[in-house]
Amino acid sequence: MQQSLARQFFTDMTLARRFEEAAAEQYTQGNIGGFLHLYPGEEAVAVGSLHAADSADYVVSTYREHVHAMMCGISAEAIMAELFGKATGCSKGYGGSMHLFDRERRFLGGYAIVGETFPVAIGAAYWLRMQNENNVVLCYFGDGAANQGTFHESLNMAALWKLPVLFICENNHYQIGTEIHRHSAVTEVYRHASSYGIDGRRVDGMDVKAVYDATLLALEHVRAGNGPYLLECDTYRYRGHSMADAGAYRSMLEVAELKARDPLLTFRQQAIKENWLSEEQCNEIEQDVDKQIEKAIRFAEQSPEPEDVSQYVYQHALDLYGGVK
Ligand SMILES: Cc1ncc(C[n+]2csc(CCOP(=O)(O)OP(=O)(O)O)c2C)c(N)n1
Ligand SMILES: [Mg+2]
Repeated sequence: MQQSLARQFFTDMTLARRFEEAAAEQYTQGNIGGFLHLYPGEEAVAVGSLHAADSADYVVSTYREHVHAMMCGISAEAIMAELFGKATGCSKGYGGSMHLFDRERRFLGGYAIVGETFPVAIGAAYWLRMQNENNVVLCYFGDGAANQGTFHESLNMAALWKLPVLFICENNHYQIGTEIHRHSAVTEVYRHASSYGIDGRRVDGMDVKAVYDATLLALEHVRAGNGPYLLECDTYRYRGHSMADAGAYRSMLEVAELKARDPLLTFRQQAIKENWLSEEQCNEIEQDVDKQIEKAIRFAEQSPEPEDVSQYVYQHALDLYGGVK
């Protein structure tokens, strides 16, 4: 592997891990309200796939989307400030953790409703088609979302109209506390692709290089005008579903087994062994990332609250309906 690519993978996975751990700490201190769904364990998926994408591609994600947003170029400051509900956040403090958005960076959200991402992604892809653009929409979703009607309807329409969408399943084996074999008749999500006549495959989602390579191939397939593709990344989340979940439904042994395959730590070891990065370089990167995160927290703390909470949301409802009774 090229040293520059190894460096990017390690830097971004470290940033992803440490940003999320810092967010958890800020949540317990009462600085972040609402729900908070974190990504540790799944970093190789967003980092590997979005390094393979073009900056002109579009991204739609779920409520577990901080890292996808970061990989689209939204700064750690703007994301942390959004989690704090501050006016300097990427959604001006109105969205919070589940509703990050940045049109300029082609990050089309953060959606709280399971299965909501699919229609948004195919709508954006249809628009791209109308513009004759050769870009792709990367649509991220969880294993639980594959049981929603919108998944099947959207796969059908995307296939029928040969829309440029890369559906990426982050199969972490759980829909909140329900393990995949108890919530889905089909436990290998990529197999759904064949029902709609599209190509799909499963990849080790704990291996950043494997995700990167699989995404490059999938994007090539979609950009060549073959229509959508379904890439399933086999992964695991180390924390609970959200900060409100203690994760009592899975054994400590299971979590420990999956932690032995930690995508960040195994990549660090591999990078040193293969001479892509030295131990010192890894330490330096980690120190730089810590500084970046401290800066993001200071920025969020010192940023102002939105001036008028009725702006965009409430006022719009008033305009539409002439007042709230
Ligand atoms: C339509 C809908 N039903 C139920 C919920 C409650 N809910 C929030 S997250 C979730 C689990 C989704 O699991 P999965 O798609 O595997 O994503 P993960 O959280 O594992 O990343 C559920 C049922 C919701 N947000 N939307
Ligand atoms: Mg899941």
